[in-house]
Amino acid sequence: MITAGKFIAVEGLEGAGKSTVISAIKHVLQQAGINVVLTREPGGTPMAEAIRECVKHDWQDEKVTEQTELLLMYAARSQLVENTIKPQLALGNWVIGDRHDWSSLAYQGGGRQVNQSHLMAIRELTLQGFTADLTLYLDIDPAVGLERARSRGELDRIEQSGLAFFERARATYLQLVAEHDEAVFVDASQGVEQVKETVIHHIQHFLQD
Ligand code: T5A
Repeated sequence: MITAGKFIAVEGLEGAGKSTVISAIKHVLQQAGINVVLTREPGGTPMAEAIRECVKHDWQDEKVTEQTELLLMYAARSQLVENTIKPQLALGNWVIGDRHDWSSLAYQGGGRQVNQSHLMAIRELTLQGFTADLTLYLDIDPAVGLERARSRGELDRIEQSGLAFFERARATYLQLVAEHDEAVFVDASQGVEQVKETVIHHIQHFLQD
């Protein structure tokens, strides 16, 4: 008998296949009789979606500073966690997040190399210990992931950050997975069907726990 909602975060670099596997996870959970709510970060509420527009795009010659980028990511997260994720979990629904906190640790912390103690202070202010019950990390070589993203259209401001940026972000993700028992590593270089099969296997295992 399922009585409490759970929060599953799906993480990974651009083109890792997060959106692709999320629909498969939703299907498996619904078949188990669970109400599912999908979110994405940055975004997921009207205000957080407006922040997403701000943070993903270029502002002509105006540089988006690393501090601004970090603060906007956590501002959007605060709106989403307090207005959507926590209330949905309280109703007993499950939430699947297309990205969550680890994206900031990987992109702003690893990729942009922002000051760690500042990052941790903003994180604590925003989340106050709130974490995902399960994090699925889809691992992809950045060059492969960016090529997948590029095949869908032009790269946005963050996607143009360069390979070294994404290599650092990937290294942070790998470190986070190694440090957290509630995280699962998925090799996302495999074909779509194989990746989905692996993810579904982990979800079914999680459901049995
Ligand atoms: N960001 C976000 C931060 O810097 N800090 C933060 O705190 C947060 C929350 C968000 C941007 O913001 C940054 C990260 C991002 O730059 P986004 O659009 O939400 O942007 O995230 P993206 O990762 O850019 O989204 P993508 O759509 O590129 O990645 P997905 O969802 O992982 O990939 P998906 O499923 O859309 O697939 C991409 C393409 O690859 C194909 C798909 O068909 C699709 O065409 N594909 C595969 N091809 C071959 N084999 C597979 N296994 C495949 N899986 C998918």
